[in-house]
Amino acid sequence: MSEATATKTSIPQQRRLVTEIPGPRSQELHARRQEVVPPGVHSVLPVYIDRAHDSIVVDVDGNHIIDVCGGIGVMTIGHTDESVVAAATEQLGKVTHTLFTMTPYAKYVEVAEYLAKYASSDERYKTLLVNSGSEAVENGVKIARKHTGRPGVAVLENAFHGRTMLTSSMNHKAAPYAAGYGPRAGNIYKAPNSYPLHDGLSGAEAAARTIAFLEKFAGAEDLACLVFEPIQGEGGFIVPADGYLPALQDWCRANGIVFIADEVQAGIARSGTMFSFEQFGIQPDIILTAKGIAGGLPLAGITGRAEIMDKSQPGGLGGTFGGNPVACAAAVAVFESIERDALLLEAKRIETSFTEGLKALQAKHPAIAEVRGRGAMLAFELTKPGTTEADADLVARVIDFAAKQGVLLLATGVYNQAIRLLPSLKITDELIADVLSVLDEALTAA
Ligand code: PLZ
Repeated sequence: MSEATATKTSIPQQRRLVTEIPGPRSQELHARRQEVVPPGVHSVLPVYIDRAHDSIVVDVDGNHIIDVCGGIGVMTIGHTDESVVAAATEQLGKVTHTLFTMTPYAKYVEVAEYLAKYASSDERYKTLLVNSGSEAVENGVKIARKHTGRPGVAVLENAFHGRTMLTSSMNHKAAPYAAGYGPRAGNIYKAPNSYPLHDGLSGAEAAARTIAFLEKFAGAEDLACLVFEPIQGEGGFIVPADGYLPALQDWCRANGIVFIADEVQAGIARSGTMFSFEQFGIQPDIILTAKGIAGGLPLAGITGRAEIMDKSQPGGLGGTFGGNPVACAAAVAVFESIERDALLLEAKRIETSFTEGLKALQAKHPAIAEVRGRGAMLAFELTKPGTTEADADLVARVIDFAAKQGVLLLATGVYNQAIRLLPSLKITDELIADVLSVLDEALTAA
């Protein structure tokens, strides 16, 4: 048995606390960190992690914590998945860097082939690989501008697209992402979205509102692209009303606007289909991926229709580390695992168990206004009972209570109005039941 395997199989998939949370060793590390890491790099839960496997992270004090966050939707096939560790380890011993735009290698091509296969069965898509979701969004915009010769970028309310100078200007929230870091990028137009719980609009009505806003305020002929998350992630796991995205797609097509799906959080099997857009009857021109694509290694993709991607001149796209061989080897292992282990079905299993459990909690706790999401991307929104007013304090108290019990959760939404669940697609039914029982206790206590 290799050492890596020994470490992993020694982590049982069970919650077990041996100290308070955070424990003394975490507190000690946190004090050291504060001397050398600026507060702008905030940690939601200052519990320092030593090792992890599938859905359990073990902190430096020996606490076994259920990870229902996965580093914000990255550990889609679980922590230290054997096949990912093996593929990355093998690649580490072969070659770790050449720069694909200097001398290429096969794993990059293999990742692009997987993405092309999943993007469309009948149209040709090509892929550029980069390092992060933000970089994917940046390149998506760049490619759309090159293709159209237009400057404008349309985004939706509640969006999150990243932390670089361009992408932080595309987010809904000024603070903490853009405020004080200006000037912000220009030519970005934020339009109303579809948020069924709050706007009560049908998909057609919400789309008409989005389109009217963009036509008046941005001008369709000035828009290079519309960048949207099919299911909004940081914005609150908002699933748009039926027909909303198809209507936006029709409008984009009619006006020569590149339709760009940001699948950074919802993509790569998380929602129960390889890309979440598949569930809305649309076919984006460009698909952006990151997070779960390489099992925790930094990798992101811009996958677009060949005629759009081919517009850039040789040398126009790239970057030193984009499509690193180790990250690509890990990504190939992720795609193989999704297929071999039928993980799309697992996402459906998780959706069913968590949704049933959360709906039962909703019947008991009136603060739960809505349970929503797809696959292993689920959330429940907490409001002051009988109203649609966000209850961010309650959200914070529930998350804090759960953390102290060894369940790692995260808020979502522009007003931190919801709690999101981003479990591994391999999370066991026993752990799901345990998470639900802690949530029940947390809602009662809070
Ligand atoms: N697009 C839809 O969800 C990243 C943000 C974490 P990067 N979401 C998590 C944080 O606080 O910075 C995200 C996303 C969508 C783009 C991004 C950006 O991806 O890999 O973080 O750059």
